[in-house]
Amino acid sequence: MFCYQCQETAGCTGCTKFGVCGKSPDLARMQDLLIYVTKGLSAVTTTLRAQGESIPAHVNHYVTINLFTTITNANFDDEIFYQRVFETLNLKNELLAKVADKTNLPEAALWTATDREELDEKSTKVGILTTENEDIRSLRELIIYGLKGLAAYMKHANELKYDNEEISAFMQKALASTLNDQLTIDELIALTLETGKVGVDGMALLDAANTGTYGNPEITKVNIGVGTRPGILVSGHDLRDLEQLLEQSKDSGVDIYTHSEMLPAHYYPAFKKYNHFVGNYGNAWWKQKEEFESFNGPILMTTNCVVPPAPSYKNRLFTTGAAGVPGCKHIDRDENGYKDFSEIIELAKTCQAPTEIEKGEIIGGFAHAQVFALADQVVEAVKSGAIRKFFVMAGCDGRQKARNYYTDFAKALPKDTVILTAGCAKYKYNKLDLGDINGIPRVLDAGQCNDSYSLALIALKLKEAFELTDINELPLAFNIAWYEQKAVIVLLSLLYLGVKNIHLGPTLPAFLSPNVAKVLVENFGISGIGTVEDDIKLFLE
Ligand code: FSO
Ligand code: SF4
Repeated sequence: MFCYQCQETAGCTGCTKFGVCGKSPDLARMQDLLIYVTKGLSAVTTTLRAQGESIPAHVNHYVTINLFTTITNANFDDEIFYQRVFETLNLKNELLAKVADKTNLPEAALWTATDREELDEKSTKVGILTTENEDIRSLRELIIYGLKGLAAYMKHANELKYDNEEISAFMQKALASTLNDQLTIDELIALTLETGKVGVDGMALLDAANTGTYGNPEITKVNIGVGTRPGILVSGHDLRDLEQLLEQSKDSGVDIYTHSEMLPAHYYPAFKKYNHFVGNYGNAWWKQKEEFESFNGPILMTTNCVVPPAPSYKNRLFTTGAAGVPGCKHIDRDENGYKDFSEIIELAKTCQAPTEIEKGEIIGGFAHAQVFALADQVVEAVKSGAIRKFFVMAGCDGRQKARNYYTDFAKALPKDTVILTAGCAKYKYNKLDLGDINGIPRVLDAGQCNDSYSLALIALKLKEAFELTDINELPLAFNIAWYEQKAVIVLLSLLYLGVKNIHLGPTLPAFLSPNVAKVLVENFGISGIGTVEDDIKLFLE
């Protein structure tokens, strides 16, 4: 196996024996194969579009879910990958029959198979290392990882009936382009930046879907303690899953808690009507082994960020959507999108209430509309000098000790600075008592990783308020933590929006070859992190 798509990759170079995340070599090769056949399908759809044919939405959604399923920590179930590869080949073969001229199609578009042995054999020949030139490989993977992140966001938008054929067409064109040996480095760099542009469109679509369906997030205090009734813990990012569970469980005597990236659900007005939606339990994804154990009740994983479960709670872990764990019950949607969560609710009734691991409240809900409502107050605080600088510290949390940098950094920031956050990175500092500036909390949480879009809108709004021509003239620094591929699309989107001098940690991606890293450093000023002391000095210069 060879995988280097996430920040925790072995030795900061690549997982070759077993994934640090728990991905086995067999799973890794089947994920490679799924990506390969999805590229083949995309080459066919791209050719058909050029022929003037329209592609049905279900094909677009198929590409999306395939990409999402291969995101780090999303799905550990080998069987799902066999099934998806066969289904993708069937879809592709149907569409292939409509292609008038097949001579320019790549091998991935023409290859097909009917039994598992053929899949097993092919899966060992289509991995990342088949691209020999390390710079081409680096750019291809950078694009693919960005597309995986974008696919996750599209899937959530699609669940809320928001869709965009242009985004799908671009994703498929870009995927197909990673098979094209004729593309030059410069063309691949241009495609990388275009991926960032479409990333912004995708995040805007999801923002419209979330706020259009559930209202604009508003300032909210979230309880982090526990009640006396049994609970169900909902993790991941899918708000539609949460909504269905809240609705189905409202009179059951069971409480619903959020975990990790689901925390921002509390900020949406639409979920406030549920009295049994009581709080957030635990921290970022990587602490789940202890926290799922002490939660005592069932856990629903709606997306990535699953850690292979311990036997003590495996029988209480359920997956849905792109998530999957062998041996854990997976709940599928019916053709109308309905998911029957009754088994989870019934199981919860037989469980003990969660064991308390902390007490108190955290505050969040600072997405764009809420911050715009406070814009005068914020602008005034900057003009008066009460706020010296904003630090965008969005992104991810993870298990490496080096990430304590972000807690130390937050603690060491001067009291006239404000942190803008989104994603699970927030758990490194959202429970510290960092105080406020004239009533504005010093940590403003916009929401999930996709809500980094809100942070970009806030930056653009500040630029307007201060009548600046360049976002980089704002008193705003970017110190971002990354872990998996959604953070890649967020990064590419920020680059597309013209943000310079982003600091990225705790380590730079292993998939950036020295030459590609050099392009990012020279054109965008991207850098890694240093010591807290040096970095704060640098940022405040
Ligand atoms: Fe991932 Fe990061 Fe949002 Fe976390 S980008 S790791 S659990 O912020 O979640 O999907
Ligand atoms: Fe390794 Fe990350 Fe790939 Fe898992 S997803 S195999 S940890 S690089």
